[in-house]
Amino acid sequence: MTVPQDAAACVRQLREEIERHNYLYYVLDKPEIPDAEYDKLFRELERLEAGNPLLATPDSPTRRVGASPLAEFSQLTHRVPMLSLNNAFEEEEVAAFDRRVREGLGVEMVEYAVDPKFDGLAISLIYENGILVQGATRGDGYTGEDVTTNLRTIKAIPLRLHTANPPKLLEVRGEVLILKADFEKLNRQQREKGDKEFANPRNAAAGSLRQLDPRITATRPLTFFAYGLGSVDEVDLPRKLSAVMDYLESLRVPVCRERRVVQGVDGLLDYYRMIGARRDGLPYDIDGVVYKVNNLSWQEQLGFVSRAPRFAIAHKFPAQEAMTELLGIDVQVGRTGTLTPVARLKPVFVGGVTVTNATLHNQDEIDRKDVRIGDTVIVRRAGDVIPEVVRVLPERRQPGTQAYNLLEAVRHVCPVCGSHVIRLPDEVAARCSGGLFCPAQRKRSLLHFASRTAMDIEGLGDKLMEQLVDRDLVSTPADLYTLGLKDLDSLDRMTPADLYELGMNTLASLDRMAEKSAANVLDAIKASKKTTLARFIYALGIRNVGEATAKDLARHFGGLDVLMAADEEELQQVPDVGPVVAQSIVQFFAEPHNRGVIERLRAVGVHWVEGERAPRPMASAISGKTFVLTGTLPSLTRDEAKEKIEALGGKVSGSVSKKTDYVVAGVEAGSKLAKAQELGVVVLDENNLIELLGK
Ligand code: 9MJ
Repeated sequence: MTVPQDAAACVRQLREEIERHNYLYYVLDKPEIPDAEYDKLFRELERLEAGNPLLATPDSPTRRVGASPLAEFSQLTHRVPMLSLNNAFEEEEVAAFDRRVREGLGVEMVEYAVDPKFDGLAISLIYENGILVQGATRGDGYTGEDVTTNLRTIKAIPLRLHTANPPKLLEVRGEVLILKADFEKLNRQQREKGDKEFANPRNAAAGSLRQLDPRITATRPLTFFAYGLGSVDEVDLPRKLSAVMDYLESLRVPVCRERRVVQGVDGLLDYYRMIGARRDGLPYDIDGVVYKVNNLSWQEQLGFVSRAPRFAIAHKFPAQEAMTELLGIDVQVGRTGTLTPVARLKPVFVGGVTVTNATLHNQDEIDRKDVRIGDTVIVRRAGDVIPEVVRVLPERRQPGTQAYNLLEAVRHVCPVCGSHVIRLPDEVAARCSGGLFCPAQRKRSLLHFASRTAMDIEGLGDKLMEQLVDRDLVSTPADLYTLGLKDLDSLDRMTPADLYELGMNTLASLDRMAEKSAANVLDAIKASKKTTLARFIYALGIRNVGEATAKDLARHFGGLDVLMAADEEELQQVPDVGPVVAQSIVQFFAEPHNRGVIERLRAVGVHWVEGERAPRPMASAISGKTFVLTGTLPSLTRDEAKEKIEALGGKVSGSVSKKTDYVVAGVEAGSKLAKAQELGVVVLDENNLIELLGK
């Protein structure tokens, strides 16, 4: 069989084009073309390959997902062992490391290549003549598992190195991980599907890489960052690690943007502090930083001691996990009635604070981890997330402990209000059926209503709400605006001054409430009456409606009455609203009690500006894309352009950021255009825009 010359050339060109767009999208996070355009290229390549099977080589971007599941992974031996790093926790240990390095080399000052220490899974990628032929887990450092078919599905990993002159052999080493934002999204999807959520990005990445069916791995948002090399053959490598990393970057192997070159121990510690300060804002989880002697000849000279390099060290952030004892299990009731088992712990210092409570999530998690009262447990506290019990140390379990059952522990009734507890067959959570009759649910819904991103009532915190609810002063959010008023019918006869005085007297009767703070709270409540539709929707506390969904709903419907009248089908026209969310919304507004509270909130003066109902966006090439308009367009006004973009499901934003997909620039476009160019955002003129909208 022969292949037409022009088909071969077309295939080559298409692959290069697709690989470049993969790199722009998955590695640089700067796509140049809309998804629809990318899909077109991809389909064209598939069509050509189907017509010319000889051209369908394994390195083609169309061949990332293998056909069938494996029975098991095979073991393989690493050509160069993948050894682990020694750890340092204190600055003195870092100084000692630098001293040993300097003394070992007989030099005054050492240059280091430094990077964040990813909390993912170490893997090795073997490229022969530029083609990815094998990928393996680290395993015990000497033998690992062959996970080639899974690694091939990770779009950030090139199937072919971007060079005309590939080395005979190049082994790239790095970490597979899931970015924090992708992890949140993955768990949201798991929740929507009723599947189990993952505990953290690292577990999710590990579980995804260990799938025997690569089609499952392909659906997981795995990514990759290289941090070094293993075995190499027939390649003239630079003599510095930092330059090797630049070389990998030129081959379009993902390398981390936060890598630096620093001098001496001061440089190391400055880097540690800089990354530590930025840790929570980084897109991925890290557990420290890694220091490596930059000069590769010096690395060889220093060599290894007992399975770890002498030329490198990991400087870890304070432990986020600690061991302690589980003294008991309390049950807390959340805003929507969810019963959450909470571990009462022997106080332990972890992640920089003393922890006495940690969440156990739900019964399924307790069963999975087999957590029992009296156990020795590992507690984890990362960033500002709620501490959790990660696992039990079974070898330390005392005889006579019993499996914990939440429903039995509470005798099937809510520990706060005594209502029945139900566990629906398709839900992991047990729930108090008391609704807003339950003071715990009432307190939490009210706190949610008042929270910063909802109605933003400053000063209305835990302690105050506790008293207001326990003394029956407040039972619905509307009561906050008429504090102290017993008889609602008398509202019409009250002046604002009367209401204020009543509010002051009510607050003054509470514990620890000075006049000044009472006045502040009342002012904050009053100020919150002027709000936005999105905040108001979010504040209502509808199940499954978070801040982003509330904004989408407000934008789509424009007004509360239209939203309240919408059926499930109409609701699902809103981006990201699926059947589960739509059902929650319909159920919420069908409840007479909820309608009554909304009516009263409006009656006491809570208001917002209602917008036009946005026309239902059509699925299009620009659905979900963000545009920024700048300068004067030749024929369309700003508003007309905005209307057209939004009608097709695009969004128009006021400022240019990494998230911007397109900047539409007219005459006298200024700083926004410059910013777009700086960030590599695609810039369109009016004709390009009209063309794109026409698609
Ligand atoms: C991680 N985990 O990010 C190394 N690592 O180097 C970095 N791990 C490493 N380097 C040699 N950045 C062995 C392990």
